[in-house]
Amino acid sequence: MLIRRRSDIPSSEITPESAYINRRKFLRKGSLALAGMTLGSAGILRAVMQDGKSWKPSNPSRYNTTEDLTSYQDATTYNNYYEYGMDKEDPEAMSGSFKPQPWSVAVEGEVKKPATYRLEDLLKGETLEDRIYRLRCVEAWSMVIPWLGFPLAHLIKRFEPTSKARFVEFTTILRPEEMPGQQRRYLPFPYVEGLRMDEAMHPLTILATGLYGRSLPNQNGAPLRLVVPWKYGFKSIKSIVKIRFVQEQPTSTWMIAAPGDYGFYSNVNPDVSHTRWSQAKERRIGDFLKRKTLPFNGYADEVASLYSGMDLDKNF
Ligand SMILES: Nc1nc2c(c(=O)[nH]1)N[C@H]1C(S)=C(S)[C@@H](COP(=O)(O)O)O[C@H]1N2
Ligand SMILES: [Mo]
Repeated sequence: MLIRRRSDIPSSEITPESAYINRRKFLRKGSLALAGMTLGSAGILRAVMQDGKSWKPSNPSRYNTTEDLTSYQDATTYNNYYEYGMDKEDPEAMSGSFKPQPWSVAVEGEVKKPATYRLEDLLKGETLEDRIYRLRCVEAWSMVIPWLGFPLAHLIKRFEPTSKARFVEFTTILRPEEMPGQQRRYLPFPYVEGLRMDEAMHPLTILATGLYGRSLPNQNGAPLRLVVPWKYGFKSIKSIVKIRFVQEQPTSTWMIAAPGDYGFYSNVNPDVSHTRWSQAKERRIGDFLKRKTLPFNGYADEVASLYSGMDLDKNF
């Protein structure tokens, strides 16, 4: 079944997504200077932060895993956010001048209540009590993060999509003055992602506004990002400014950047290899040995039925 996609090359810990792009060590000095500037506030924040391993939910949702949490430190310093750069430490180092407030989200397309909504209004009535504890990324690593968030379905119901709405498209903010990675064309920005309507309505699809009981740090997608735990990490788009309801399947940024590797669905699937490495195993941050990756990242009981009858090798 894997004729087109080779699995003979071992997975690696390098930044595979960036291998597609003519990689330059950019702004090395500038990035260090900026890191120095922001270290003060980040350090203070970290000092008051509860230890990730001991953080406990006050109101657990049925999706919570009992697995050990990734430390707050790791979850907020080992990130992917190309708007700030391509290295894992760039998002924390380079996002200090980003202003996540005030914030509004434009709702467009096949919907009865299109408008530009202020973030405060979108959050009204949300108790931020649904916490989902697992996020997995495509780059051979995984984390377990206690998100603060709520089901995207809550908002979709309020917006009242028309019967023509079959997909939802999300767009990240374009603000090159505050996002140094956008000044370099690492990806065709703004970053775009999409979900089929039934995926978007699933209770495991959440909009996150925080982690570990705190507001989202800029590097994790402040002030509002998607978390779709049964899909590879890149589907979980950060710093969302637009939600558009459409009839046709949206084209996501990674489908443009590397169409052979990053499909629209991107469900976690240990049997489907990336063109250059296997996706059968992952390293949980903090662990030494790798573990087997589970179909749908362990959420098959919840979501596999969304794809019954679909060839998931073709629809990767
Ligand atoms: N706008 C935007 N969203 C993004 C990305 C990005 O580069 N830009 N990277 C994605 C990828 S590849 C991953 S693995 C996750 C990482 O989320 P985390 O840094 O909070 O763990 O964010 C996703 N969302
Ligand atoms: Mo990723």
